[in-house]
Amino acid sequence: MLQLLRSGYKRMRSVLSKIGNLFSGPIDAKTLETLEALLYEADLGSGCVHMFLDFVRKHKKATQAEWIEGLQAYAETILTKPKTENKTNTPHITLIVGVNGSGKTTSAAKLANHLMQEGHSVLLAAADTFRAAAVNQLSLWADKLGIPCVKGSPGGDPAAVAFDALQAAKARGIHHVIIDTAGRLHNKTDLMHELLKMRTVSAKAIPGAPHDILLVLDATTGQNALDQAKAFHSFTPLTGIILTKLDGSAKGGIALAITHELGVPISWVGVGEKTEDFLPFNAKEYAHALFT
Ligand SMILES: Nc1nc2c(ncn2[C@@H]2O[C@H](COP(=O)(O)OP(=O)(O)OP(=O)(O)O)[C@@H](O)[C@H]2O)c(=O)[nH]1
Ligand SMILES: [Mg+2]
Repeated sequence: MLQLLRSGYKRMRSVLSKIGNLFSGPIDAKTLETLEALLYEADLGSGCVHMFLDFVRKHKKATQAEWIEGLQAYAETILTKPKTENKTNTPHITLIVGVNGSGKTTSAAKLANHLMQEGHSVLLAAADTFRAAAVNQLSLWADKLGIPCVKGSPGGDPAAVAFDALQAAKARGIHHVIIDTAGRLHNKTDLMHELLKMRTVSAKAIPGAPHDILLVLDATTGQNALDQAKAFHSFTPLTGIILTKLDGSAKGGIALAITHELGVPISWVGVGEKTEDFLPFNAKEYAHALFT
């Protein structure tokens, strides 16, 4: 995984590799200033940047290598959040939410693929009824993976699609249902209410559903991703985050900002467009990739 992550972190590494050099000499005000700028540049956000600066001020490590190790360990503790995902229900229902273009549909397919590799049966639900193309996109993924896809008619009620998908999964004894939804801006209240309806209707089909609500965030959008996470989480509590496009120009520090500010765990990371470019989040490996 580390290799895959590292290959996806080219830009991020170039930002944070400069941090190592900072600790080759004494840590003075100038060093702290440069460190602060680099941490901001890496998308850590003000809360986390200040924590890291305090950490550096408080610790007097001897060597450069010890500093790097210390920062990696510190990042790991921030990134380690108890998993709220609950995998014991059958069928297990996962609702995929997020703003437009963040990578929801691709991530739904990647997650389906991952679960299939683990030996589970999976059904996809195309609850993005805004565009016919969106239904086709998910349906193509389902064909490629050889799994069923429950579709609604374009313009139809996404909650009805979710309901049908859950009934189908129950009837067919399928382990996992992944519901792909339309992109919605976090500040558009009516669209956010539509999510609540999907939740309520799902619970009517299967008590306790959806068991997971995963927010898909494009890591290249930096601090805006944090605002999205806050808004979605306040509307409907999230069980996890899928952080996508870490293979692009993302600098990765946004994962620290999100886990620190919201306490919601990062569950998965997307590092490319193919189904296998999807990894379970590992705090230790991520922290190492960040500060290498
Ligand atoms: N490089 C890279 N591209 C990704 C990743 N995840 C998704 N993409 C690409 O991002 C684009 C948008 O992905 P979609 O899955 O269609 O995004 P979406 O959130 O479903 O979009 P809407 O349904 O329009 O809101 C596609 O070109 C994907 O291939 C990733 O981890 N890395
Ligand atoms: Mg989509």
